[in-house]
Amino acid sequence: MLRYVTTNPGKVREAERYLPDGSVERLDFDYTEIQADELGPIAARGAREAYRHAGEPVLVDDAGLFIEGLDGFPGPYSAYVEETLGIERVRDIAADLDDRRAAFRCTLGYCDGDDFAASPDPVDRGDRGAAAAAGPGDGDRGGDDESGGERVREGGEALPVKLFEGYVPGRIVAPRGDGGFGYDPIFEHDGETFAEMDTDRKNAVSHRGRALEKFAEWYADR
Ligand code: ITT
Ligand code: NA
Repeated sequence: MLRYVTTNPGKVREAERYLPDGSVERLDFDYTEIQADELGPIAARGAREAYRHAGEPVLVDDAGLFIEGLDGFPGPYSAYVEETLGIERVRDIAADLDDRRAAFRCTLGYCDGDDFAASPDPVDRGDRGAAAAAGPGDGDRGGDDESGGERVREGGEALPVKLFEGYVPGRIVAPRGDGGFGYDPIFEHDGETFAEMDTDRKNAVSHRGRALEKFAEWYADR
């Protein structure tokens, strides 16, 4: 059984569409989120901690909203900023900016104790597609950027994590819609906010959908 590790039920609703029925169950575990300016290291550390805690395969999901005119803020601090300022005030701050473009990013971290580097088709090559380098607003199309599983030694123990990344460009607008969760009402993509889309429509374009698509493909033939 694969455990989707999150305190956020909204994430699991979206993830379920990508994984075979009955193959995944939510694990409500609040892993330590280290301070970092990228999501990758946060997801990797989280996946290791969650795997040690659960003792079975885990997938952690670290996401954030990166506002161009604020140099990527709140980014990895998105959960803290949502709790403290709230999305209306984030929107107010963005309303004063010349550049209201933004992107959602999602990094999934998978850990099952296996060494992916030993597989016949080495997946820990560590390359990142052009989409990974492109910032928010680079093109209208959402991207998917899969980075290789990284192998970091902690205390002499290697616990490999495979990372899958996705992003979607958009812009910050006044809140509209009541679907989704988090920043969805103030994030517009292609004329609609994420809160105005149903789950399937959001999944088809979203950061999480792009990352899950990559994960599901890899997971099915690993
Ligand atoms: P877990 O860490 O337990 O999975 P979380 O909600 O704290 O749950 P993050 O640490 O990834 O999730 O924080 C990301 C923040 O961005 C948080 O405020 C979320 O509500 C928000 N967020 C993440 N994905 C989102 C999405 O698809 N749409 C809108 N907001 C999103
Ligand atoms: Na969190």
